[in-house]
Amino acid sequence: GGPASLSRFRGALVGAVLGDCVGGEFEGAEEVPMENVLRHLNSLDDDTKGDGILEYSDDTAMARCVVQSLLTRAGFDEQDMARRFAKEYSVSPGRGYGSGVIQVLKKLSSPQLSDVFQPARDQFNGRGSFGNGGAMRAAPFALAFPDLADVKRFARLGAMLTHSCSLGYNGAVLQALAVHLSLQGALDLPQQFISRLITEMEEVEGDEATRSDARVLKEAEKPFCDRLHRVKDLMDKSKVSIEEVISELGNGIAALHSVPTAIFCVLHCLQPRENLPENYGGLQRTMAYSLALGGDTDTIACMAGAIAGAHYGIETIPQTWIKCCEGAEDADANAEHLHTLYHQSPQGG
Ligand code: R7I
Ligand code: MG
Ligand code: MG
Repeated sequence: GGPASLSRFRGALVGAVLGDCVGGEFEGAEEVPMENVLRHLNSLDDDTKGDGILEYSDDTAMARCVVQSLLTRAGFDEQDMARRFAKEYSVSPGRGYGSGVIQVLKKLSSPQLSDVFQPARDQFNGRGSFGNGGAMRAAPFALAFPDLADVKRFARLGAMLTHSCSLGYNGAVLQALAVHLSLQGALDLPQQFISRLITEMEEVEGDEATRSDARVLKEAEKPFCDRLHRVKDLMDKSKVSIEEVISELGNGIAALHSVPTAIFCVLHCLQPRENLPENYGGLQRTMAYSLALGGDTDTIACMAGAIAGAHYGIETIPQTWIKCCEGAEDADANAEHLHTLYHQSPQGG
């Protein structure tokens, strides 16, 4: 489809759910042979499966809250979004939430709370979390706001409800930017896509909060820009091993060690690759490759799935996969509502 087509919206939201559901199988695994990944993915085509047997985790649970809040409020409302996160956690606490964020979600359910951003600020001795929990649920912001400045601003605020460290919320901004650009067809020119992300993040990471967090955590002055340059270097190499990707970019639970990785997965899988089945489309390749990295597989596949889905569109996602994943059909329906909201916005037409 063309820029911001319905097919791209559906691909993005469904791709994210699929990544979470199929990635759950390998979350935390240190080494995942491609053979095991392909066996897992092939099993989704088995007729006896289906009906959402692969459950979604916190990644999708929180993304659904973001979507419902943006749709109900026709924009960003921090009180409403915070309430939904807290409610969702109290109803289904067993979705695999990070061990720190649980404290925030419990505090957010208190009726006495006046500043919904305060519980997140209290995390980790007042520095806030740098986990990828803000980034894993950032894609819907790109589907609600056509204007780039809005995408950046609201993805950041939405993440800050649980992640107040710049290394946490800037990861959410980067993920939302990647989905935004992909939705516009920017992945047709991969070199320009990565350059554009670097340019945007130069500005995002140019503030004092980023400088001070980076100093304290002994990271590069602009941590995400530094990683995006590594992505660019890996893109330019003719052969890249899994070990190299993990050592350069990471596969962990920090936003810094997973958002650039997810972006690399999408870029690397734009073309057919040896070790990946020839009959696989681009989104399928991206899923398989993300899982083979091991580590935080549900979250990396979820983020890569959103970016890839926005590029390839819904038609490239196998129906059998959708049938196996809890929440995938809901995501498909919600994508249509977000598409309507996006095109209703002043700049959306
Ligand atoms: O970021 P968060 O919501 O976790 C998301 C991840 C995804 O992989 C999900 O699929 C799920 O499995 O969890 O949750 P947080 O608790 O905020 O952060 C995750 C973890 O990162 C924490 O439990 C810590 O281990 C680590 N972490 C930190 N450690 C030390 N200092 C995050 N921030 C810090 C920090 O500042
Ligand atoms: Mg999860
Ligand atoms: Mg995870």
